Amino acid sequence: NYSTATTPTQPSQPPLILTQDELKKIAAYKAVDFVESGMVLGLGTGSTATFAVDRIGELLKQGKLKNIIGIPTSKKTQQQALSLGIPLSDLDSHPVLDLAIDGADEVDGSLNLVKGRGGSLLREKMVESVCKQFVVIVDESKIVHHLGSTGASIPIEVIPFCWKFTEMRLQNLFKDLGCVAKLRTIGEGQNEKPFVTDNANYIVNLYFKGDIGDLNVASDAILRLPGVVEHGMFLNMATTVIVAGELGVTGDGPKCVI
Ligand code: ABF
Repeated sequence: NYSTATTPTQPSQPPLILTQDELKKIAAYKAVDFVESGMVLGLGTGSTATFAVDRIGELLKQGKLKNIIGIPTSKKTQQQALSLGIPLSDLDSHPVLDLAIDGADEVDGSLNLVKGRGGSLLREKMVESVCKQFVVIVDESKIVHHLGSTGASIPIEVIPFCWKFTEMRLQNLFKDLGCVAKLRTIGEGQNEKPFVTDNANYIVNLYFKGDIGDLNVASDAILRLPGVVEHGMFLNMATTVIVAGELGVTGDGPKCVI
């Protein structure tokens, strides 16, 4: 399933190394190949998804795509899509989407994802849970054996009311695993303040020391806590993952094998 994403190595020439941005763009453009005229499309958020949204705008302008309706997953993507002239709507008017394209922070071998380090997990999950196809675009740095095992965060969107209490309860849920829960903030020193999502909520990051165990058990436990709005584990949602890496791009199958 490898395509010609990397430059073939000539015996006398060193291989061309692609930058991470170039890899993201390759994955994004490949995902846009899945888009057909007339589709209702979930438009993702983040530096990889940005390339896909730009490409959709470009194809619309060129007349190569027609009658697309975009459902943005964040205010930022909404602005980007508007600036590109992509017609937009929402889930109230379009409760089922043909396709969504979005990035991810981590992808495991079963195509489970961690998302939300960009802060848009709630709208992303609302949109991407009602897509017939959910195409995830990543460079190879996002591939992991187990979600959360790299020490990077699993983001949880919580309501601001008594967020410390919710933070403590989240940490306690996983205390046997040595989990640390920490409010996401922006700014430093006196200017430090909570990061606020598009939905006027806060984010608590969970840091695990290793494997977090059964993902569905962890998901259920988190969602049972009052004060939690949603978490950044996207389990069993991706239908295709396009991975751009040194060996090329995978993702031609309905569920690509990473
Ligand atoms: C969104 O963008 C998020 O869910 C995820 O946190 C992030 C990935 O960003 P990037 O493509 O910039 O690495 O899809």
